[in-house]
Amino acid sequence: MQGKIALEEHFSLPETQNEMSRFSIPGTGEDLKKRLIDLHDVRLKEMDEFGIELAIQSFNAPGVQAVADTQAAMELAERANDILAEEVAKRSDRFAGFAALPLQDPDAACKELTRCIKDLGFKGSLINGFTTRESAETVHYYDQPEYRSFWACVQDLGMPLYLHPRNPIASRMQSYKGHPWLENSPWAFAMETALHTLRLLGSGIFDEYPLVQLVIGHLGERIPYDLWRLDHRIRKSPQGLPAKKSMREYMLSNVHLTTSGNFYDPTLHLAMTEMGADRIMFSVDYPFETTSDAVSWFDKSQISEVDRLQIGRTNAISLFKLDLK
Ligand code: GRE
Ligand code: ZN
Repeated sequence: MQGKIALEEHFSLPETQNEMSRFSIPGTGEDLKKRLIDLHDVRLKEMDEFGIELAIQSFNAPGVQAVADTQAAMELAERANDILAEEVAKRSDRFAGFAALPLQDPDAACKELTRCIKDLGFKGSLINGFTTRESAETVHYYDQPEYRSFWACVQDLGMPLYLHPRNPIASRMQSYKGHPWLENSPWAFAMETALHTLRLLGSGIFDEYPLVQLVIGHLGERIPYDLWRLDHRIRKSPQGLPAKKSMREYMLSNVHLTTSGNFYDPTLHLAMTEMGADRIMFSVDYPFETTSDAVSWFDKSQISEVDRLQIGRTNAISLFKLDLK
């Protein structure tokens, strides 16, 4: 399929590559680093080769969310966003940007989001999970009361927020001890991101700010598979749940999924059954995944051509208000 739009595509700055090295597959570290820095060479060539017209770029994980010092986080976000805006401007027909935000300070995050959307033309933000604040061993989820004003800001600006994975902090990794293959992308990323998403849905944020649209990757971080059971068990024992609606209702009014890093028909079919084709969008997760794996699967996946066009392109055009047909 030509004209695809991809949404979970990452870049980094040389200064944030050291923390990235632990994610690289042995022997491919240098190649991954090169791919993370590059926009206009290999990345663009692969987009041409595999029919991706537009890729919305975001700053690598854990990025700004892992910077404990608020001032340093603000400076890093601003720098990453300025550089991305400059690079996007060179090929605005092929690239767009998501803002990196210093959620260490909710007001600063709102200010930076406003600047990114109004001055830099970004299409929303991509946040790498919970934020560390003051010390590396802290965890701040955005259902906490101090983030209500930030959600008001997201709603006012009217652009989606992509909630991207990061690993749990070291002190919460005991359950993974001795099983490093479950850390990061094989399992821990999805557990962390699903938990954060469900915290947001359950906290009533979407009752207060019903227009906020959240995007999660990897075909829903396992949530669609367990959606029935979630609501079934919560109904039996709500435990003071503040949210007014069921998890399913929020998933169908406030959440969208992408295909990033999850290239498998049965999972896509389940996601389509639970969410509808109008809430799913194509993505690669470049450069942690190959464009070739993502596209050779998606272009031949067992779905109708109407669904393929929606998932591959038109859903993203409407959600991100892109100037494309
Ligand atoms: C990511 O998307 O950020 C990512 C990593 C490391 C491994 C896989 C992956 O940071 O998708
Ligand atoms: Zn990613």
